Amino acid sequence: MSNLNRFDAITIFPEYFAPLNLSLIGKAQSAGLIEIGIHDLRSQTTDVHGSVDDTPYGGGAGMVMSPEPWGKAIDEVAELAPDEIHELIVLTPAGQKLTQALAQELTQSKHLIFACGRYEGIDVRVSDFYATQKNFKVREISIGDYVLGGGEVATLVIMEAIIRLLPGVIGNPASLDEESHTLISQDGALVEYPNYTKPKEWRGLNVPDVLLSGNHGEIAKWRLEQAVIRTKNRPS
Ligand code: JCZ
Repeated sequence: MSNLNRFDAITIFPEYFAPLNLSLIGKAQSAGLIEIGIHDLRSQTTDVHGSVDDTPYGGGAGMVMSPEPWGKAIDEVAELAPDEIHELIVLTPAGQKLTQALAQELTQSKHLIFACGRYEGIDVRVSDFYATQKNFKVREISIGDYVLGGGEVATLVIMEAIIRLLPGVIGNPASLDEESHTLISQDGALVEYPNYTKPKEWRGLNVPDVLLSGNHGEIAKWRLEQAVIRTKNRPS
């Protein structure tokens, strides 16, 4: 339990998270490298209809998620890692933008709790309350400047960006290493160079000769040039 990374998501649509059992993340769970829990917010409701939302104070369009079921769900999920600092991640287009650096930073957290809102979002007192708790850190995160229907897909994106960075999750750590000197247009860094595999010629398109040359110095130089060109030509 001590050196295990735990991820919990709270949602009214647990089925959104089925893909976490596939591929890299599925294997990381089977291998016991991480533990993921998906929790239905409606299990915390008390009325027969399982209400999780209400009209906004001050008026306006849409509905706001009520704080009561969120408080119960978060308290319960925090008990799954009782001795850790809980990093409560609230997904919102108004949050801090996800970058590779932020994903890297979040790998340091032993317990991440993702609050996946719907409708117009969650009553802000949920964030405000947990921000006052000494065993919690609250972060509002956005995955980009566009509006999703809820926090579920954003949570999948963030989980994947973090989990692939954890020790032992990727078989060949060299593929992570390489990203640190190419990848990701940020802080003046470069996007990736173009990749080729067999066959040498496909639909009239040839693999560049330098990649077939066996000259590793020339190959590294060409790839760097290509990364620079791609970075410069990248649409903003
Ligand atoms: C809840 N609508 C949570 C996050 N980057 C980004 N775009 N949209 C979201 C988001 C939208 C939401 C909710 C209701 C996150």
